[in-house]
Amino acid sequence: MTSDAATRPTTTDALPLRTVARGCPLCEAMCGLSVTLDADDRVVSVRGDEDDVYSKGFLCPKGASLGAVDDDPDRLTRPLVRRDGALVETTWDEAFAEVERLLAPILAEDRNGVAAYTGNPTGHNVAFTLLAGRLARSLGTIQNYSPATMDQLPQNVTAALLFGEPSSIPVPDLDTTELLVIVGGNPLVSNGSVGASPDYRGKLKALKARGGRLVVVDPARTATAAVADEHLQVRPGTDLFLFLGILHVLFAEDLVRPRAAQGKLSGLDELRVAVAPYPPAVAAEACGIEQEAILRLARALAAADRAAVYGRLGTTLNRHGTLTCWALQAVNILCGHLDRPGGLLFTRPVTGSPTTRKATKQARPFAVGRYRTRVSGHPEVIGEFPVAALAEEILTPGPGRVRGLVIYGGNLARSMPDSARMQRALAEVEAVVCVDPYLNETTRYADVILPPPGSLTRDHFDLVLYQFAQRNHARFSTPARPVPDGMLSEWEILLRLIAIFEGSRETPDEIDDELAAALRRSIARNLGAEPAEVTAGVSGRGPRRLLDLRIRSGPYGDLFGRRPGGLTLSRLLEFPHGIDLGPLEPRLDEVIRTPSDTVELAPPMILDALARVEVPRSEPGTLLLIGRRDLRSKNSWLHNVTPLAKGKDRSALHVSPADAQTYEVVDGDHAVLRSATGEIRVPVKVTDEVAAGVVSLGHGFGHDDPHARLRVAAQKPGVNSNTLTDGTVLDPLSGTVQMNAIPVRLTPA
Ligand SMILES: Nc1nc2c(c(=O)[nH]1)N[C@H]1C(S)=C(S)[C@@H](COP(=O)(O)OP(=O)(O)OC[C@H]3O[C@@H](n4cnc5c(=O)[nH]c(N)nc54)[C@H](O)[C@@H]3O)O[C@H]1N2
Ligand SMILES: Nc1nc2c(c(=O)[nH]1)N[C@H]1C(S)=C(S)[C@@H](COP(=O)(O)OP(=O)(O)OC[C@H]3O[C@@H](n4cnc5c(=O)[nH]c(N)nc54)[C@H](O)[C@@H]3O)O[C@H]1N2
Ligand code: SF4
Ligand SMILES: [Mo]
Repeated sequence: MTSDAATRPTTTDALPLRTVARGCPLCEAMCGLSVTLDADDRVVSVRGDEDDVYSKGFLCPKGASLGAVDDDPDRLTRPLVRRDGALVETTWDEAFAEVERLLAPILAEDRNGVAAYTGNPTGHNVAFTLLAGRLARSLGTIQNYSPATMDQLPQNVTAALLFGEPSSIPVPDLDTTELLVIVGGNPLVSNGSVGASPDYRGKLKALKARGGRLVVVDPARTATAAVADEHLQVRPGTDLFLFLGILHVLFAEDLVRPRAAQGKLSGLDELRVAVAPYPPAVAAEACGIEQEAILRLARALAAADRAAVYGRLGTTLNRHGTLTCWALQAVNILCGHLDRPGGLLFTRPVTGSPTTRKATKQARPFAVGRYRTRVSGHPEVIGEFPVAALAEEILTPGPGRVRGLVIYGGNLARSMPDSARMQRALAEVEAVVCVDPYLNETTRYADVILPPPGSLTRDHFDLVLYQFAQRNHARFSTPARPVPDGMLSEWEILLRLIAIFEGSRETPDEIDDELAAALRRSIARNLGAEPAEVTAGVSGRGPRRLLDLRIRSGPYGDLFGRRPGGLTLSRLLEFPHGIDLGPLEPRLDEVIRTPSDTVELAPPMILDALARVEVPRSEPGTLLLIGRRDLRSKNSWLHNVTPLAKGKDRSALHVSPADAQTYEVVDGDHAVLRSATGEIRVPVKVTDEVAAGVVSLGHGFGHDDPHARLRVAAQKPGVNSNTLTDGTVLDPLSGTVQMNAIPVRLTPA
């Protein structure tokens, strides 16, 4: 096969068509797509790529609409700058000159005067994932924000504490497990996350077909819960107590059998003492799941040969996020499901990870708070401040105030907690620079918008997401069509920003060369080679050169000739449908990077926090608000893409029949929902999908800003649930914001 095999010419009577293989950039499932284009580079169809080694033909409605996503007529094709209050089109040179004019003076005075927010789509973008480190260094600010603190940071902190590296999050082995416990995740809608998979539904069917069981712990009867053998309707925000109860049972009934982790654990005795106050009766009272169910689950997990407990947003977005993720993982470890096929396994990604490389320094205990936020003193956690702190860092006057903001692909005005306050901050901050294809609720506050072209114009490689794949594999996709005239690739936009932040006159090519040289030096150090030995030899420049260096020095790489037959980028290019590198395999010994060289089950940070835990109490007359995702959506975007915008209002409030009666609200009518932070008028859907006492709303909607240009989304704006999330309740160990279990009051409109 040659690289041209990616392009299969097909002809119809009318027009010559060509079909190319592409990785889908829209979610973590990383499906391979088959995109057919006509002679004018218009997308004719998108199908699942039957030949793809990983997804084998699967795709979802989002992937099928990738052409419409890229060709949305509301996408910006030229940069915009603010002139006399209005955003107007300009040239790229003028746009970059404006960025410099606005940010350089602030940076000259105080590097921390400019904050950066790196949004969700950047994680699916190879330009960004390769440049993130240099971008951050070039800005040189401590004011770094990302969705991590409204997403998975508690899982990273847990991984750092238990195993010594924040990225060491094991994934459930869906293909061979026999008991899968999904806690606070809805993969039939989300396609999974940090353990995603194409065709999750097919995986669950196969689980059942081999006699396996699915247990779902979720306050809502989600699509995933609906296919479960057992659905445990936990009270929102209290999963910690479920896991503490299970741990208690494991100790009390002598069921602790760590198997692969045996002899590699420390802190077992401290853990036993720490969970002693939580016998199942106490746990049941705290989490709303019956004692018998807790006992049954604990015993089933202990007895199962192949089982995995997998948790996602329902476990992280609450005031005990890190404790919950830690207790969940402790259950997996004590039951012997860590590092075993059918349990949870660590990947071996093609470009390597911190734990595929040999350790170069003595491990130090994981610590947070190397620096703190100016206003509330929130500690830095893995280089980030809580997103919930950004608005106050802008709005609070005084030395060190954030005066400039760079946003790479993020919609702060809809995704952030307390979005009304975030919008006030966006309006007030002196300079906002956005790299974003849309004029939306956030970028409408920008002084400069730098729009990248659609994903089909770029190289695609899931540098970050291969770390959490179901199988070790790799696929490199070359652009399906060229960058349109008058636009710049995201790679070039970012290199030009780096030059501005650094105050240098370097050209993008010069920065590119420096990046490659720096990467070569670090690889040479790690391999104990001479830098001259570490030559790419293949692809010239840009993302491909950096990726080639990483692949060749990675666990399957040719090590620059030292491992003949090993992988290189040019070899990978011969396989547009991907290369399968095998199932995930046990590798705990390699993964453990803690100072004690053990899995540290009872770190002081955890024990201290656990000693201070209180069972959340709810006030009479309040309901608990949780979030909900939609299959045709991706957080706050894709709502402007016609084929994905079909159907009813997806942001409606789900209310249980019992609560509808108590609070006198009617299906199809509107109601008013109030939290300590805000109030919104919402359409009501009465459904037994939520438990009594719980209501749910989709997030990312509320496309009602007249200054945005989202003509399709504006027709069905939906409501903005983050008007209600508060941003003052954080998981103290990670700074992650409570976005579920928000106390709200419901009244008829
Ligand atoms: N209430 C509530 N709020 C939540 C959540 C929740 O569950 N409940 N979930 C949270 C989670 S998990 C996340 S990850 C965040 C996500 O929040 P954000 O990181 O803000 O991401 P999005 O809302 O998806 O906004 C993505 C932005 O990127 C732009 N974009 C799209 N493609 C590209 C591209 O190729 N390049 C660039 N530069 N930009 C692009 C879009 O136009 C849009 O402006 O939301 C969080 N907010
Ligand atoms: N279609 C689609 N797919 C997506 C996204 C999208 O917006 N749309 N977003 C992507 C992103 S950025 C992410 S991070 C992932 C997230 O992936 P998931 O975590 O699978 O996504 P959610 O659907 O938010 O699932 C969270 C579940 O937690 C439940 N829950 C809420 N509170 C609690 C609680 O206290 N305890 C428990 N046990 N459960 C609770 C909710 O009812 C919900 O079912 O999805 C990704 N995939
Ligand atoms: S499941 Fe995810 S990766 Fe697959 S087609 Fe849908 S959006 Fe794309
Ligand atoms: Mo996310």
